[in-house]
Amino acid sequence: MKIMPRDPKNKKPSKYRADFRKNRAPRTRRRDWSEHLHPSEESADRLVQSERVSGKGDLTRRRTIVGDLAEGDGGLAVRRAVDEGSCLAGRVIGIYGLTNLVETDDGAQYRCATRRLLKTMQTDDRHVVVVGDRVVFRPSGGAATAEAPGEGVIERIEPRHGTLCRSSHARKHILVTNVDLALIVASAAQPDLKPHLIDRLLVTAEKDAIEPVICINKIDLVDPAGFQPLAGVYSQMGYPVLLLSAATGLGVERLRRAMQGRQSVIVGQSGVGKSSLLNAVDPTLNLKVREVSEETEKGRHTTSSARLIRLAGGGYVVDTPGIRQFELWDTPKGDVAAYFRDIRPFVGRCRFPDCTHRHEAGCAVKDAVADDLLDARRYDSYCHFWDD
Ligand SMILES: Nc1nc2c(ncn2[C@@H]2O[C@H](COP(=O)(O)OP(=O)(O)O)[C@@H](O)[C@H]2O)c(=O)[nH]1
Ligand SMILES: [Mg+2]
Ligand SMILES: [Zn+2]
Repeated sequence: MKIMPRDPKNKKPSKYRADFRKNRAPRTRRRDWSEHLHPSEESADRLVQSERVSGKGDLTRRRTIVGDLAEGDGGLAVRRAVDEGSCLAGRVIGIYGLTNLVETDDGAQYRCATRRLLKTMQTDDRHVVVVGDRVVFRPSGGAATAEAPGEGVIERIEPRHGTLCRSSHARKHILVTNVDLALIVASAAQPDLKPHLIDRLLVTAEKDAIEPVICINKIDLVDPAGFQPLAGVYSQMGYPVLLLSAATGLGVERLRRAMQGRQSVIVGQSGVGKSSLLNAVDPTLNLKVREVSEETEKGRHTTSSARLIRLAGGGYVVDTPGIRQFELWDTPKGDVAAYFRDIRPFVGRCRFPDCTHRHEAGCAVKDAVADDLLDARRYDSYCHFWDD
């Protein structure tokens, strides 16, 4: 959708012109809209519906949307004005066919349809609403009870941040959005800690602008002092490191606090104790520990969609099998150095602007390793990205 503010100098413009796909006959659409219409919104909708055929003929139509501009992952977007008095705010915790399960902050659930106007505003109709979306919806019918969810219609989708995608068949598939925190879990032993894997996961988190927390679990199996140097390297870059034991409860309270009020994903190799840690954070979750081989589940990954699980202590954790492929999502190799927080400051100082920092002369990154300004193991991790 192309957005053109009417008056760019006006700091608080309220009306925007937007190009829409023409995807159905106007008369049909008008009838569809009125089905979901609330009487108090009729005037606003008349504005929205004022449309005309543009110079491109039938392909494009212009409508005026009343709203403000808000910044999200995809840049500026129109945040449609809705009558907030008759609406509620919530987040999409699951999508089942055409129904979005929306939960308010106090835990009430509503089965919501998506307003057709929102589908028209979107350029790719596969992702009108995605799991994790913050939405404003209009409840219809009775209120939600503990036994039965209420019903409603989603009126607005808030701008997104922290969106995890997976490309399949050259199309971007959004797994989940509005992820605040990536819990990168490794185990101190059984299986042994793999710093390269932590570095890969950090690159993905940096790329998606999601705050990472490094969680080293099973610390009960080792002498914690042995992990201080590694923890120090990450802390110095500004990454929080938690030494944890799901078995003894060590550090679990700190993890619980880090997750409070956030939407988290938990990633890491199979068997490091991700499910065990979540169970320790919220014992009511009752997640299966030592799951059957995740390899055999791979076939199902493509069909199951994400879900948000509410934590008793506050916050949500994303449950999606696809999230295990977090580390495999492609990043152009030339971009990788910029996602290494410790390497990034040096890259601009190399002799060649397209330096890959591996074998080039006059490479500031290699010099930094030689001068002990950069951790040699981290540099090694960086070079690994070029091998596969
Ligand atoms: N010693 C010890 N074992 C743990 C700890 N956390 C998990 N485990 C064990 O590690 C195995 C894998 O745990 P699980 O939570 O299923 O790992 P996941 O595959 O990452 O979800 C299980 O046998 C757990 O009992 C821990 O803190 N200490
Ligand atoms: Mg598990
Ligand atoms: Zn270089």
